[in-house]
Amino acid sequence: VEAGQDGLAQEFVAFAVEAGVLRFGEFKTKAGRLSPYFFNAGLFDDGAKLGRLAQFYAQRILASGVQFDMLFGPAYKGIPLAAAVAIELARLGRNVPYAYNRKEAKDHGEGGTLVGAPVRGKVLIIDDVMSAGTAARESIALIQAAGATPHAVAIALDRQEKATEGGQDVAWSAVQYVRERLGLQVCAIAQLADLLHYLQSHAGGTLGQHHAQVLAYRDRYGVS
Ligand code: OMP
Repeated sequence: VEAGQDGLAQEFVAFAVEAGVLRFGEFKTKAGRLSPYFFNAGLFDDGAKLGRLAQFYAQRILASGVQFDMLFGPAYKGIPLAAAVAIELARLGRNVPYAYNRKEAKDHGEGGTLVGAPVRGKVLIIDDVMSAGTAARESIALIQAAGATPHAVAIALDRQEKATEGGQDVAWSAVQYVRERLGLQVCAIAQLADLLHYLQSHAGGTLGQHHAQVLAYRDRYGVS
């Protein structure tokens, strides 16, 4: 499902700005790009914000019609996200198992790198942001190694920017790659286009001042 200029996406961008999760200024991304905005999902840092975030994910997931048997949260940021979304889906009548990975394998106790429900069936990965990189590919490999099917990814924000391969920019985005090459369904609560729309609708105000820089960033690194 594409997050167009829809109400849910606009509501979500407003929520992220108010929560201080979506900020404007100068930030360096994982791919080394100087970005005029940054979305830090770790700043949904109290129960009310996390609960509200989970409602946005759950609404987007259910509206997309994506099939899934369970949720997977990649360490670290995906873990509370998957847990919160699992709680919200259960509250809405769709109780599914969830699992996550640890970054370091344990040699005692429960062992292994996967924690939670057995990883099987169609797995929906819950992650925060996709920009240029390969974070999703790591989760996909873990799920495949467990003998399950990575079926879809739900993210809060699709930055809609060029992926990198071997340090070089390519023509497609990470989301496009996951969709078209890896064949997974991707649902994003919001995408860069929604952020631009939001900033434009606040022209004249303090927020509107960031529109030009975000637009310039999209011209440089964005995909169509
Ligand atoms: P990729 O792995 O390149 O797709 O980037 C996704 C990761 O970048 C996220 O999981 C974050 O660690 C980080 N990130 C953000 O959280 N928010 C942003 O706005 C931008 C990034 C980023 O560094 O690109």
